[in-house]
Amino acid sequence: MTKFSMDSFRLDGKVALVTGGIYGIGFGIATALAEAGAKIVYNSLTQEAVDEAKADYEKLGIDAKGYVFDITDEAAVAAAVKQIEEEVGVIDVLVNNAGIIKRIPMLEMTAEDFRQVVDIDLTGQFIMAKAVLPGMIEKGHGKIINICSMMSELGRETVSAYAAAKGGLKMLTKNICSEFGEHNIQCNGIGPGYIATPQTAPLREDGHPFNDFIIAKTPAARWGTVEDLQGAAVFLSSEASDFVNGHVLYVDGGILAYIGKQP
Ligand code: NAP
Ligand code: GCO
Repeated sequence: MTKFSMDSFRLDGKVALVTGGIYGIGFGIATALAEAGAKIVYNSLTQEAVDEAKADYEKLGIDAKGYVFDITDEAAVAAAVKQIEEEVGVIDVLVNNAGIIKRIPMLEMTAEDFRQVVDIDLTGQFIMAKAVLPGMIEKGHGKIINICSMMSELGRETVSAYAAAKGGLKMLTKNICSEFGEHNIQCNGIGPGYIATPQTAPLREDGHPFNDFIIAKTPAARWGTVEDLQGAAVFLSSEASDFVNGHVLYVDGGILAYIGKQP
């Protein structure tokens, strides 16, 4: 038996692509992977957003490289991955973070609304994984981390499309594990609880009933922060998790285990 080393959590020499890594959970995860030694690559939909994020990374001493592409555009994704492989290197770690949510009562949600959420939150993740897998197979290793959700396990009013997509993303995670595990590629999910980011800002506005609801539903009795997700992201990106595959690691303060505090 070899002596355990904390170096198994290091990412030195690795190229990590974090989609939508310009703020929120993606930016938080990217900064942690950088601290573990990874070279950070990220994308957004506009050059302006990419440039703004680059300055934010630089403030933290991180020389991240940004690219402009939409994860739902298969041709643009293929071209971007080719450019990244030429300019930075083959992608060792893909964090499928980019995503949207629409909070609309199902009877008021149009099929177009539903399709847009599923296209970004599920099909876009498939497109990204399909683009990076050939390079990972050739290298003989790879890590794909899909950012799932409480809605990979639970439903709630107004988020039918998002829950359907995130439930599908949990199963896509298991399928990538199944199809590529023999190539030493691990695909796992992170299932954040309710995290304080721009995406949940509307739910945390002063006096919003949802704010108190989540506090009562969370054993930790608080909203999560992007920092709460960083350790799980480094673990699932590193060799320390080489025998963890097809798993969704819920980082939720205990919500999924808890019936909720009695009013
Ligand atoms: P966020 O603040 O809304 O950030 C989402 C990011 O994805 C933004 O940078 C956004 O870019 C980008 N994006 C959206 N559509 C894209 C596309 N088609 N191509 C490229 N980039 C795209 O969300 P967040 O709270 O950080 O959440 C990040 C991920 O975690 C999402 O998948 C979300 O579903 C998931 N999640 C969030 C929570 C939570 O409580 N916050 C909990 C569980 C899971 P723009 O700024 O240009 O729109
Ligand atoms: C919502 C929230 C959640 C979080 C997250 C929980 O409206 O219910 O936005 O969906 O984004 O997915 O894990």
